[in-house]
Amino acid sequence: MSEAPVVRFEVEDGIGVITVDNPPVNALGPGVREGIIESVDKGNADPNVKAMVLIGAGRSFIAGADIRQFGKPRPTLPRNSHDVLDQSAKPIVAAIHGFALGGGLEHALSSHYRLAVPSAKVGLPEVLIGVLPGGGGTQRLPRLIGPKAAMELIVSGRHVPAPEAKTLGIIDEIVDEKDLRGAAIRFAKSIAAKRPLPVVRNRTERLAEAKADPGMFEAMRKSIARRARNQKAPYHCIACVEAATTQPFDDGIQTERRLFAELENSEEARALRYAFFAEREVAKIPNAPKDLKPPKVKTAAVVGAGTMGGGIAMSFADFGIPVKVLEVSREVLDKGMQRVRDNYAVSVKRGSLTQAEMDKRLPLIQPVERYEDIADCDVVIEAVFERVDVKKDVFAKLDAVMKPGALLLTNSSAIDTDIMGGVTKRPQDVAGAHFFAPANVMKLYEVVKGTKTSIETIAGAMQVGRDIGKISAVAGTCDGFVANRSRAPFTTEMMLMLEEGALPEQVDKVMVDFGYPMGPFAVSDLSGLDIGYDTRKRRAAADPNYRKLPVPDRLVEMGRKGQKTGAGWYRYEKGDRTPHPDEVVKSVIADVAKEFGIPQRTFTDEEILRRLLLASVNEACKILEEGKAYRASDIDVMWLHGFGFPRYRGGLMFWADMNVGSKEVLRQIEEWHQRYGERWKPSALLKEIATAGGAFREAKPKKPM
Ligand code: T1G
Repeated sequence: MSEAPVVRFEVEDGIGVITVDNPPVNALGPGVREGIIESVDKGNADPNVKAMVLIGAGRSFIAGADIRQFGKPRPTLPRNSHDVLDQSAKPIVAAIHGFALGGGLEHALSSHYRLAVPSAKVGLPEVLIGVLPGGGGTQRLPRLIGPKAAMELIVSGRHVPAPEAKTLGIIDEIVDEKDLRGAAIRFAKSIAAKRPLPVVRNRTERLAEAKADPGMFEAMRKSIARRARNQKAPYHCIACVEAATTQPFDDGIQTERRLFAELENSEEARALRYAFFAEREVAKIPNAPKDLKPPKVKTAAVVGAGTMGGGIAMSFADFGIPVKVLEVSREVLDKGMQRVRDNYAVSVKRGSLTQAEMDKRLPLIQPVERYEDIADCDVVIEAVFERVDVKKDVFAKLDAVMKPGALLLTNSSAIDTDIMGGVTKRPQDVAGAHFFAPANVMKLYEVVKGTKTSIETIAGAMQVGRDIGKISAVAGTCDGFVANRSRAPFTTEMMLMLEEGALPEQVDKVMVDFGYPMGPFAVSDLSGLDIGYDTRKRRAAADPNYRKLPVPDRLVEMGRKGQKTGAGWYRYEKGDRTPHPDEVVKSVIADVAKEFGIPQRTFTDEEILRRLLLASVNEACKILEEGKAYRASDIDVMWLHGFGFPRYRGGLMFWADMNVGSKEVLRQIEEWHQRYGERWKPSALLKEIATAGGAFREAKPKKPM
């Protein structure tokens, strides 16, 4: 049975309708460009056809080139679909709903007119996957909206809502949401006889902007210097737009093609493509029944109005979901609500939120004092003190009042989910919903599966995360779950390298050069050294063999808790967050090394990078060995959205594969196992992958979760 064509051509009322039907997002996969070319030929050859409409079937217009085809050999078509569209004898109207992105928008720009429904989004986000618009977008968009606006869109890769796209001049008309096809056919008929056709490639009037402001390209390069260090794609995007203002169209297209080819198989592009698909995979529960469709959450509750509780409540309100905040003491409740108001006020002051938005969100957060008041909520997230007895008490009360089928979730970052499930008669409805601080900002949301947690509850908890704009990733219950557990060896090594002679500023420089927004010691100063201090004290009390970390402990005992005390790993000038290396820290390190007889030595930047990241690669393999994660790429998604791992490096496991290679990773870890002992014992799975010359990013769990 032959496959349905991915492009259909029908004539309706003298208008040729070209429908791209290639689910799920009408990507320009095999046959799509060919189908568009054939259809335009048919339309131009058919005397009954006065004009044509290009439209997408299903939920979207064309969402771009098929990213899965990148890096693979692709047939070069004898004719280019963009040229066929803009050189068509009869007008072509692009009718946009859902997304017109990348090659999708480029086909619309090659058409003569563009209509969109209000909810549509358009953009050229190629830079987000490490390439650039390679279908003429860098040459046509500047001609349509001017080089400055075009450059901003192409370098940011942002999705532009249709009303703004109309204002910019990308969209000619906004049409009725419910009747795009009808409106497009009527529009096509209304312009069918109009000549000359408005061919974007022939428009040059907006390019004059560059003459008036020749410094715009250099200014853009400067403005992205910090965030785009180590990257090529954003700079190639700028170069292409600049070429549009200095070269004839066809020469500009050649420049675009040449720079695109340079990027397609770059490590940056492969890493960003990997991250794109890893973020889609992380949402899938292996072997989940096809009909497992979790209900959308309409009402939520949070128990605990502390910093995390308040941030979680804001996350729901930010997405328009009413949320009740339960606190037993009025005083703590009022304090918590005031903190929420203050946080919103800071965002308004910074301009990242409007007063109107704040006024819309605040009423959605309702403070309550009785458990009965939250009984009807679809989901409740407990965010009280990290103490087992307190958590057990809360879950016993929730079990007593919450309606059947409600999701009972805990925001604990360390306590075994089974402990909370164990005090209820419905452990299958209990799971972890681990937010990262600040809860209303950080995208990562770890759903922790207890041994009795049902797949419906996991799916429901993941849906909650998506409903509040988070990246939901599943972890099996274990010490530190997956994200923090995989990160813990990184922290241990950063502390132990200090004892051997490395300095915070050297370690931080290595990680910032690597691409992190801030170094780990500067981050520690921001979040406060006392958090780690309390955790270490608890661990040392529980385990006499626990390896104490005298350097950070002494700093805290000296009152150096970080930025909040003006000193931590660095010292800070009053009212200034710039970290300054501090001799005091150097002397504490030297004292500890002397006291514990630890020989001092120098470190290469490469050794520092490997010590930090390979320690976590080893732990990530142990996590997969125990079946505490569904796939290795989930761990990479957690590092991208939980720990600021540079996206153009793909993630922890991807980086290890691409930059070290599994065999060398094993060799290095075995060398450190010899030198440093048990903590560097290679995981069995890591050994297995390395011996087979395999890839960590493709590693699968050794046990079901
Ligand atoms: N290619 C291949 N698969 C794609 C795809 C694409 N462009 N876009 C989405 N998918 C798959 C995705 O993997 C998932 O699959 C399913 O569709 C639903 O996606 C020449 C060089 C459109 C905003 O960068 O941003 O054009 O997991 O879960 O949240 O200049 O998908 O179900 O098997 O993300 O509603 C430029 C990428 C390409 C857009 C929808 N285009 N896509 O978001 O659904 S480069 C892009 C998105 C290019 C030209 C160049 C989003 C979306 P599965 P989803 P969503």
